[in-house]
Amino acid sequence: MFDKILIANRGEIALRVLRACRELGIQTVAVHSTADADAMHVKLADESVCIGPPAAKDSYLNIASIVAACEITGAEAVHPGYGFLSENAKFADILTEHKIKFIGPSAANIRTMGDKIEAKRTAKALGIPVVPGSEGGVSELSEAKKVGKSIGYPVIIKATAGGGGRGMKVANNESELELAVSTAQSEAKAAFGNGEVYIEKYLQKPRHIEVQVLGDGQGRAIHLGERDCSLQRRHQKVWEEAHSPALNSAQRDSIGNRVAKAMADLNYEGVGTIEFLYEDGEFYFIEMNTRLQVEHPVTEMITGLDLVQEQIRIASGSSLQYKQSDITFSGHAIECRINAENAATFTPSPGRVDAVHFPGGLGVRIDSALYSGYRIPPYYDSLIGKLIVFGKTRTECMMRLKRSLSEFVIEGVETTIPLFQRLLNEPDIIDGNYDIHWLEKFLARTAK
Ligand code: MV4
Repeated sequence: MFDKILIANRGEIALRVLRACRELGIQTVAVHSTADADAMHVKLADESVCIGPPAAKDSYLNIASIVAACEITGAEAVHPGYGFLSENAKFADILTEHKIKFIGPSAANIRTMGDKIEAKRTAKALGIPVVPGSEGGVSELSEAKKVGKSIGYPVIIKATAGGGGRGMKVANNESELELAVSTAQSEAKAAFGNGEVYIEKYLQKPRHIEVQVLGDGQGRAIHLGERDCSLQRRHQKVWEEAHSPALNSAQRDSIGNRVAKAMADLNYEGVGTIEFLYEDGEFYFIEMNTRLQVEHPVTEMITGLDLVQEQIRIASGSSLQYKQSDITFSGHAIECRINAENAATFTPSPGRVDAVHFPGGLGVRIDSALYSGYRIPPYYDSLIGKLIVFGKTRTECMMRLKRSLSEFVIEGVETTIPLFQRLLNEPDIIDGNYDIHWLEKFLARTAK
């Protein structure tokens, strides 16, 4: 096992990793920008190193500074958290060159999944169902028309280098294709420096369901069930739950086992998430995330596993300590992402947190780096906490969520807590009856 790990992140996820390290008896090194000198992750770590000015590109994304911080402190491994350098294959390569362990999959696996066409080709070859579409990149309109004829309209044009919804265009018929393809190409070129696009059948009312996997890089892999992340606004998840209200256990086992087998065949190391669109009883692979995800706690709540500790054990060379049959699911968990934003306009609300009171009690977990008197800097993501609630049933979970939200106090900044209170009164939410467009439609319908 490692003696010392450097945590290349900030906020609640830096605390999450720190807690896992401490329980494993591993020393921690925090890194921080000058804007984060007073941040909670710095206070809680055994050591800390300032790695640069506020802008993330000069600090949390500064590979040279982070490698130097490892060398200075003698950290043997780096946990990247999510975001920042967590899916940067070059960072993984550079750490390897410096004999520092990147806690995550191989640089090769990160690269494959970062290229959306390669990812889809790999998934398909491994027996994972994918969305019908072009075989690879499409550069000519004539080619796009052929694909459109064969799969039927509507189609969606996506950037090969994209992900997270940027640079996507829908064409409802052949006459809309030319503009959709050329706009997608130029937006992709501008955003990613790579104008390549591909085409898929556009699914009109799917759910976003993702499968959590854990592999040991030695040919063993298991799945930890699915999360339903359909409630999103502008491609930002707002509410996630495990299990999905839409699946039964036979469907879960079927897709989970297929994915686990594929990850074993890939020799996948660490945690990963396979994202699907789910419509009319069918799963369609869209992307794979090769990192720990924000919403991993809902999976932890229903499996009892500590996913970060599993990441660390596997990175240190241990083989998987569970067979699929050791994994049992119990109850239901929901996560609400609490952002420092106005709950109606989503305008960021950085500033001083005058007072904090977190809910507690049975089945309530808060992952947050807030404290009273803390100044939320304006430079980073607005996520300031996650409320994760467990119940024996989805109904119990929802009641507990409502109770927890009623106790929650954050003074001095605006938060998205009122949005969740509104959602809990909606029949569709109570019934688990929502798709990827539900939240945007709700916000439009209820806007003043
Ligand atoms: C799609 C789709 C419909 N059909 N692909 C958006 C983000 C990226 N991860 C994939 N996305 C979508 N891909 C096909 N073939 C609809 C979306 C999509 C979406 C997906 C998940 C969650 C929220 C979404 C909101 C709008 C569009």
